[in-house]
Amino acid sequence: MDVKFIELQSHGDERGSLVSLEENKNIPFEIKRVYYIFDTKEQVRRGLHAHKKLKQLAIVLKGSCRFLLDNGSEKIEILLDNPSQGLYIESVIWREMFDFSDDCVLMVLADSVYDESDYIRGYEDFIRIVKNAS
Ligand code: T46
Repeated sequence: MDVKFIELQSHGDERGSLVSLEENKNIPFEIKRVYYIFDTKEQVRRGLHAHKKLKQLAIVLKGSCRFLLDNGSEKIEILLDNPSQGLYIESVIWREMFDFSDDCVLMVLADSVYDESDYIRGYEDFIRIVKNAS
């Protein structure tokens, strides 16, 4: 599965903690876009798509949520609850986000600007694209 945790060094002292994000250093791509998801409602499931090319790094700044990640042959579930950890998600991975805590703030760094034509919105289309690539 083309996903991995990236440990983000936290500079902590008696005042608190600080994490710095730098493109092509601790973030493995040029950062073209940042967005964040917050104020999520109970029982919601977001995502439910894959991307043709987009690579992203997801960091929970506050609270927690879970990701279901699926590469067409394997599914894994990951809990994100640590702002010093980034979840790197390559392209052509189906993702669903759920179990958001009330206070969850999920920030995502992306290697490209928003482009609806990069989304694979249907699961069957996703499976077809994975099979054609292999
Ligand atoms: C992803 C997961 C982790 C924009 O206008 N610009 C943006 O950059 C984004 C990401 C979204 N939007 C608009 C499009 C929709 O009208 O915001 C609305 C909600 O987006 P969406 O339903 O795609 O959100 P999620 O939470 O299902 O998925 C998002 C990202 O879209 C996606 O790339 O991997 O978070």
